[in-house]
Amino acid sequence: MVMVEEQQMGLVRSLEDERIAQYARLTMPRISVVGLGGAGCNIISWIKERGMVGGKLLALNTDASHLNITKADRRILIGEKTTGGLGCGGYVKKGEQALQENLEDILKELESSRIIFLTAGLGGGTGTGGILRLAEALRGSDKLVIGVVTLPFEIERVRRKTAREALDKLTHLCDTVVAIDNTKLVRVAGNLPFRQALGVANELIGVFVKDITETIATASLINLDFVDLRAIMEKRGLAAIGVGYGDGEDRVGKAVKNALESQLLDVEDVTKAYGVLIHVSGGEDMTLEEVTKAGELVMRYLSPDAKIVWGARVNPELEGRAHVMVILTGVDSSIQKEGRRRFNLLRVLSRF
Ligand SMILES: Nc1nc2c(ncn2[C@@H]2O[C@H](COP(=O)(O)OP(=O)(O)OP(=O)(O)O)[C@@H](O)[C@H]2O)c(=O)[nH]1
Ligand SMILES: [Mg+2]
Repeated sequence: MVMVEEQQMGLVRSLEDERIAQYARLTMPRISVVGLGGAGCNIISWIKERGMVGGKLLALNTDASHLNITKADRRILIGEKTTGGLGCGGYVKKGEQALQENLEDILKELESSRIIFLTAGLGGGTGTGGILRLAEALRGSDKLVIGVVTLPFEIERVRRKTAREALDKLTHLCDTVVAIDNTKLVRVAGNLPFRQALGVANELIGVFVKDITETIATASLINLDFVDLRAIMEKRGLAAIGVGYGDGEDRVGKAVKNALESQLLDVEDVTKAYGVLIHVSGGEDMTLEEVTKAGELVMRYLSPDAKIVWGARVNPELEGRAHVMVILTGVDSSIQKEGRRRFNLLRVLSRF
């Protein structure tokens, strides 16, 4: 008699467990990462090679030979009619058209996603045109759309202008655009040759997207959820990111300091930031106390009203070290004024 009761109880419990698991699966925000153009696809390959739990990787390019060597969960050759598989040669309009050709298929692929990262190197044709058109098509949906883009080095003159104009539009189309100015990469990478510096940018974006996705999708030291992310990223315009490592004694303190000092976009006034996302990862020996300290340190730099959101993950590869990412949302940057300043100077000069 007792045995039957126990069996029944066991059955009820396992049914309940199954129901919880099912519910967790249903409410788990689906995450997609879309890479557009050469740089975007290189970032997707970087993530795919390392593996990412909890998100889908989609690579889009007009350049067939580059797409052929890209690693992703799904690859789509866009704009066959517009470019014949040969790339856009820096023409943004062509990039927009190319994306439009395959828009239906892409939107279908993203249908069930609640968080979408769009990543590209601004300044070329495919990535720039494509990200603008796709962000526009996703606008107004209930999805959280986060752009993660790089801005060309200052030596890439024309490309920088194209990129600046695109960034301006993109901040109105995405919820948040995390922008990384390649010119600032020397802060984290030192003086590297051009190609290698781009590789550093790929890694930086790759780590950012992978860490956020995995902290949301899997059990973590401090979980980050969709609601947290939305609270600081929904309709927030421009965001800056800083990353830092630390080791030895006070590794978290050192990593926070490095992250704050290596913001990869010129932010006009950090105390005006709307919100901050702090993500800490460290070896298995990392304690909650260290993580809390990271938050306190960051808050000292910001306005007391700034919204703060957390995430922390253990990464066995970081034994004895800590890695901190600080993302400031709702910021203004001097990059937005760069073009206007030049224009004003030209106007002044033309009077003489
Ligand atoms: N982070 C990163 N940036 C890159 C990489 N390659 C190029 N870039 C930057 O991204 C900008 C755009 O280059 P691509 O991504 O190659 O251009 P695209 O979008 O493929 O455009 P088209 O080739 O004109 O169709 C360049 O001006 C560089 O600043 C890369 O591998 N990683
Ligand atoms: Mg290309």
